[in-house]
This record gives sequence, structure tokens and C-alpha cells, in this order.
Amino acid sequence: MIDETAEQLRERVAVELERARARTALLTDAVDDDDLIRQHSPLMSPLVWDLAHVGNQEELWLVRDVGGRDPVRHDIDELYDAFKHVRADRPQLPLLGPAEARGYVATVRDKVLDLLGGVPFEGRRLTTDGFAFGMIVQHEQQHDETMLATHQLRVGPAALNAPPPPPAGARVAGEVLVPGGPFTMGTSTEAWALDNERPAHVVDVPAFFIDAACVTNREYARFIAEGGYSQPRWWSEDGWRHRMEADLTAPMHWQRDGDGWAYTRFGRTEPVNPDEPVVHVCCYEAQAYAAWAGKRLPTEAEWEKAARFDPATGRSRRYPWGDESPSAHRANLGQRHLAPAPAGAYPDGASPLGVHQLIGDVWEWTSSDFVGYPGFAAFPYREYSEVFFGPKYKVLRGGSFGTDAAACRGTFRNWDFPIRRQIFSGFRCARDAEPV
Ligand code: AVJ
Ligand code: FE
Repeated sequence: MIDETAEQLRERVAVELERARARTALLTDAVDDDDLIRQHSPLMSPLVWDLAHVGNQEELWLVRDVGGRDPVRHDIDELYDAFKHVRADRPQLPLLGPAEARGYVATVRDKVLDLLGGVPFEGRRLTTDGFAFGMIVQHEQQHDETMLATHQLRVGPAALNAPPPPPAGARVAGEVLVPGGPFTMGTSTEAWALDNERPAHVVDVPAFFIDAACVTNREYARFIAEGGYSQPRWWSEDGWRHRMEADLTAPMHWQRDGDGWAYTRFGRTEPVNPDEPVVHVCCYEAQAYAAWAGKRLPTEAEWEKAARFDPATGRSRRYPWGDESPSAHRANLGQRHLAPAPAGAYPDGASPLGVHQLIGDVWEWTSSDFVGYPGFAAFPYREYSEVFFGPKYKVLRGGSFGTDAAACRGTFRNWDFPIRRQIFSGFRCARDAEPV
């Protein structure tokens, strides 16, 4: 924000911190103490771990590093270091209890709001443009999405409520041709962009077709009905091995319901909505579907070109619709709804070429490994992104209904193991354009 004064930046930081905390409170106050302490799946931490971890990260980064103040709880750093204990082991740790954890995060936050007034938003790269604060806002929002995924895995009566997403309001084409040629991928100017989104660099992407919408439940159910899960020819070697080992037969949370399908969402069982994008599929399932459909997953560069390239100017935009930050009529973000919206529900969020809902609804698997861009520099520490670089992780793009706008933009990169499907993951397909 070029014309923002330090005072306006302080105000924006305070608002964003408060918005993240209100969401954390919503997710952790929705269930009782037993539910906060319990592990709902070995894939996830107990909610009370996420809560105190969010506070601990804020203490390390803002209270100690930026503020130079004394530790609040030096003794708990090890417990909440994500690299020290895998998620499955976290319930056995001597964690802070719910009341203690709430008190801890509140104490840390008070100190942060106190020191915010004296931070010079210039000079050190950590404080320029409020980066360290932006990183903490995004960190809390990312853990809020993780906690939302824990809610989805939790068994028991519904604890969360939200109005349904909007219905389809526009017709969406099948595929869109993205012209070949160079475009600018990544960013060097987005103030709160994380290290893995940097630097901006030119990539030459040959012409390709990309689906204008994500693959729907209707389409995915056809893949199942036509034997998609029993024919190894559609699957990669690793994918087929995983499909057999894990006995995959349908997206996570789907159950047979007469001739059709039902799913349980946040504690409510309902028929699968054929018009919604499929969600809770792993990368191997996405790859198999794409092969069955005669297509493939987009590469990460293709996804970003479809999302950011403006053919009229040749410029890369911040979002498919332009440079303005997301709002409720552009994208299904921020847990305003507890489901992805059908294709055509956000015509104001489409790209200039007519690709819909790239931002929000479901994270989209790409075929790309998570690696650093040319000129990558780890910041502020290697453990944020760099230690994950390599062929083990695949990139997901675009954010889901559970991703906050603060942690989502055209350049934002998420990553996970290709077997993971407890996240809000779906996909769209792409294919090479015939050479002319
Ligand atoms: C970017 C979602 C893969 O949750 O592991 C949270 C974000 N990093 N705390 C994750 C993150 C440190 C990260 N993902
Ligand atoms: Fe974290």
C-alpha cells in the first residue's frame, strides 16, 4: 500500500490481528474443553495445541524478535515447536490446558498491541511494511484453517454454523485457452508475501487449455461409477500403490447413500451436491481423474498464469479480477460459508479470460513439486519453506472457503504430501493446446 502512513499501517495491522483472533476464538469456543484436548485424528493436533502454538509463534516473532522484550513463557517453546513433535504425539505432551492457553495468547497479544505503537515500519526487513506482523496474521489464519479441518474430522454434533454459499449466477465455459508466451510469476512487491512467493521472475508458458471451473461432484461421481478406482491405467505408479494401501474408493467423507452418495460436513450428513466442486481428494486421485478425462493437472506456472496474466496489458495481476483485495462478491474465502460454492457463483471473481473461482472454494492441486523460485532467499528462517522444498510435496493454489483473504493471493503457494486429503483440496484439469 503505497500511500499508507505508518499510523494507517498500525491500524490495519491491529484490525487484521483482531480479525484472526476472533476466528481463533470462534473455532476454539465452539466445543467444550474435552473436545479441545482430544485428538480428533492422528493427522491433526489437539485444538488446544494449535491455540497455544499460535500464541507461542507470536511471542517468538513479535514480542521477542521485533519488540526485543523479555519472554512471556520461555519454558514452553519446545512444546509448541512444530519440528520437535509430530502431530500424532502432541496429545501426550504436557500442554497448557484450555484456560491456561487462552490466558497465554491473551497476554502475548496485549504485549504485541503495546509494542505495535513504537515499531518503526522501515529499515529492518522484518519490520518494513509490517512484514513480521503480516506473517503472524497469516500464521494464525493458516492455523485457523487447520483447526477448521480438525472440526471436519471431529465426530459429534455440529458445532459450527454459517449460511450456505451463493448459488451459480453465471454460465461457465468448459475450457479456456491461455495463450503461450512469457508472464511474470511470483512477486517482489507484495508486502506480506512469504519467502516462497519471491522473487518475481519471467516464465515462458506454452499455450494450454484450462478448465474454467473446478471438477464437480457430478463429474467425479462419474469417474467412480465408470470404474476409475479399479483401473490402474489412470493412476501413476505411486498413486496406484497408495490407492491400494489406503483402500481409496471415493473422496474422504463420502458414504454410499442408496444409488448415490452422501457426505458428512462439520457434523451434518447430507446428499452430495452434484454442482459443488469435489473436495477432500488427494493429489493421486486428482491425477487419476484428469488422466481418465483425457487431461492432466495444470503445472503451478500454468495455474498462476491463468490466475494473474492480463492478456490486454501483458501484466500479472494480484488476483484474477484485478489488484483489489478480495471481497465477499469476488471469492468464497474466510470461512464465511462452510462449503465450496458451485461453478458460476462468483462471476465478479473471474479472470479476464473467463476462468472462474481460482481464488477460494477449494485448494487446487497442481502437478508441480514445491521448489524455490530462481533467486529464492530463505526469510526469515529456513524452516518456513526451504526445508520442505523437493519432490515430496506438491503445490496447491488458490485457497479454499476456509482460507482467509490475508493468507491468499494470486502468488500464494500451499504445499502438502500428495496423499493428503483432510485439507480442503480439489482440482481443475488442463491440457496442452494443439500446436498450430
Ligand atoms: C503452508 C499450510 C503447509 O500448516 O504446515 C503453519 C503453514 N507453517 N505453521 C502448515 C504453517 C507454520 C503450513 N502450510
Ligand atoms: Fe505453525
